[in-house]
Amino acid sequence: MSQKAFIFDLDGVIVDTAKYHFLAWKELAESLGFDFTEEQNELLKGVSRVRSLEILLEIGNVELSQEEKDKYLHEKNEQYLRYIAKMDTREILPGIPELLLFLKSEKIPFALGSASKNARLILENLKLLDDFDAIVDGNDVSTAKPDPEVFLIAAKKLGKKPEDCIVIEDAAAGVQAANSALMTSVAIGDPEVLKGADYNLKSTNELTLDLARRLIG
Ligand code: B16
Ligand code: MG
Repeated sequence: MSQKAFIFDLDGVIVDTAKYHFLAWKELAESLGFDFTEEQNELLKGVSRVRSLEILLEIGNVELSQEEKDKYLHEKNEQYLRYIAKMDTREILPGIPELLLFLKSEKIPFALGSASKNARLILENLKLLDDFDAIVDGNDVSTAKPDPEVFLIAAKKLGKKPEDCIVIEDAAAGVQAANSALMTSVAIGDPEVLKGADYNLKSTNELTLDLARRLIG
């Protein structure tokens, strides 16, 4: 049996929640009097909620008290939760259901390694919560990506060595985290943004079973 295991990022890999994060941050930026573009949103991908607000405020050149920051973090999350409440299995990204089924049939364990504190709720909406052998999310870590902590905890929970783990990520911070953990990194998205990954794919459509077989070895 293969020694390998997979660790999936959530937002942008299992499901395109990145668009909902973007909409909620954009609404907040506009309420604070500045614009926020999709290009700038790349900086927020894979980054914790608190750090995301800091980056957003740097972009808008806005300074806030801690009390105001807490209020906006809460409001942003409430808005994001309204978006994801409407989400269902149709929003699982292409190629993912087939890949998860394949891994199950091959008895290759897989975990979630996400920065999101809403990860369990999202997996529940997608009816995927029980499929994962381990779930590590924003509630379980003390240091956010690009720190490798989230993936190292996932490997430990799966009982696998880091070098036997294959991480699927859509964010520069996540690819960096996987590389620092000495895992194999598979990046989904713009190769210019996701430099340094072991494999670069344009979309989850390219996560074929052929590729999975090659990664498992
Ligand atoms: P939440 P991932 C990350 O999830 C997102 O990419 C990032 O944009 C977001 O700020 C972060 O989760 C925190 O999410 O506000 O739901 O706790 O890509 O690591 O699955
Ligand atoms: Mg992501």
